[in-house]
This record gives sequence, structure tokens and C-alpha cells, in this order.
Amino acid sequence: MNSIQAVAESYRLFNPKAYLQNNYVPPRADFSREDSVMCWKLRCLHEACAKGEINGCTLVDIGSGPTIYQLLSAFENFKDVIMTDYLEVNREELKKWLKKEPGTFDWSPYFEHVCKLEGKGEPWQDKQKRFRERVTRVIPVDIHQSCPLGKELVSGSVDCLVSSFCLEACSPDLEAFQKALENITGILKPQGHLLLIGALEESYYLAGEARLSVVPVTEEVVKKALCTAKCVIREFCTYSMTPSMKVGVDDVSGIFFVWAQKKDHK
Ligand code: U87
Repeated sequence: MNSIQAVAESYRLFNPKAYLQNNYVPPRADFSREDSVMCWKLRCLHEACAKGEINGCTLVDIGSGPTIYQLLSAFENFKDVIMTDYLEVNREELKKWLKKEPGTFDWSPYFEHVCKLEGKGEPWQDKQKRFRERVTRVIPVDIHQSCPLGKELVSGSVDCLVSSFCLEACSPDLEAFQKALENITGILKPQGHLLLIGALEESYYLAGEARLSVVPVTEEVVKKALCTAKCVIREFCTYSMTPSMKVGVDDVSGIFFVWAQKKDHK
């Protein structure tokens, strides 16, 4: 078994419900605390999307997992939103939520928070309704394939990519991380946008019975990888995990947020 297969194997025990409990409730998602990691992520995404440059026809989220927060600002600027994950359990969790089936995660505090950031006084229910209408597909993805989304979404067809905590969490080493970044940015149009969020210097995280290995990356590694993948960095921000954000579900030391743009020429 090669190391990419070994990562795939380790994901077989991934539990979406446990994962959501570990990362998407307080203290990590405490909307009453501006310094919580979730407030920071949502603010970075909001500010980049509010500039008015990130828009177009198709937006694809790579490695969505069972979560939607990463799209709450960007989705408004695109006609068609596609969510993706490697695991069927995660795709099923997303589809259930989109279809308003009972027993799914409550994302309403996230919608409320993003509505507040936008400051238009819009009821969060309206945004949630729009989001459910805008996501047209939830499809499989494998960042280790040269066409991560298969033949349907080919090279140079997508206006914007979002990806949160996927590349480093699914790559056995830096070489695979680099290649995965090139694979996903390959589907972007020239000048297409990339909104990338990831863990800094993390080596593992837990999701129920699953213990997933993570390839530790630094700010410099990420910047160099983007440059090699022919992406121009428009913004790069980092967040240091405060003691209260350390909850025993991983050993992450910080988080990065990047807004980058694919170069014109190959
Ligand atoms: C999220 N995007 O929560 N190809 O943001 C493509 C694959 C492959 C493959 C597995 C990582 C969790 C990070 C979502 C889900 C991201 N998942 C799929 C976690 C780790 C730091 C930290 C985390 C979360 C796999 C929040 C916070 C912090 C998962 C997804 C990775 N520790 N995708 N070959 N293999 N996947 O099914 O859904 O990647 Cl605050 Cl700090």
C-alpha cells in the first residue's frame, strides 16, 4: 500500500458527527468571542469577498467535509456552487442538510454571524434559503488525481475555488501536498481565485474513532507551494491558536488564510 492509499484507509473511520462536535461548537465556534478561531475564519472570508473582485459563474469547494461555513460569504457572488468530498458519509451529511432532513447540524449561528458581518440587516433565514438553492451538486473529489473532479469539471473551467483544511489533512508528505495544490488549481480559469484555509504545523487530528495524520506545513512552505503552482498571493493572514482554542482534538498551532489568483499563462 502506498502512502496516499494509507491516508485514504485512515479516513474510513472518519465520523462526521464527531468531527462537527470537535470543531464546530464552542469554544472553537463561539460567536460571542471575536477572538475565537471561527470568528477569525469567517471575517477573513467576508473581507476578501466584500472587495468585489471575487465573482463569476462557478464556485467549487474542495474537500467540503460535512461543513458549509467556508462558503457563506463567497457563494453570494456565483451562479452555481458545487460542494465536494472524498467520503460518501460527508456527501450524504451535506445532502441531508441541503434537503432540510431532521437530525442534521444547526448552521444557523453561522448564517446569523455572516449576516452581521455584512451589516445589511438581512434575516439569516433568507441567506440560508439562498444557500440551499445555490448549491447545485455535491460530488466526489480526490485531490491526488490530476483531474480531482473527473471529466465533468476539466482544466480551466472554474472561476473560484474554496478549500478549508483539506490539502494538508489528506497528504502524506510535502510532495503530495504540492502536487495536490497543483491538481486543484489546474481546474481554475486563468485569473481564477483561490480561497485557501489550512492548519499550520499540525501532525494529527481526531474525528471519532479515526486518527488522521496531517503533513505539518509552515507559512513559508505554503507561500512557496502557491508560487510553484503559479498562483499569485493577494492576501496571506495567520491566526495563532490561543490556549482556549486547544481542545485536545488535534495539535494544530495556527491557521492560515490565503486569497490567491491563478496566473494568466501556463
Ligand atoms: C472543514 N472542509 O471542516 N481528496 O473545513 C479530497 C479528501 C481526500 C482526498 C480525505 C479536514 C479537517 C481539518 C472541511 C473538512 C476538512 N477536513 C476529505 C481539521 C483538522 C485542524 C482543524 C480542522 C477543522 C475528508 C477545523 C479547525 C481546525 C475531510 C476533508 C478534510 N485539524 N478530500 N483524497 N481524503 N478528504 O473526507 O472531509 O478532506 Cl478550526 Cl484548527
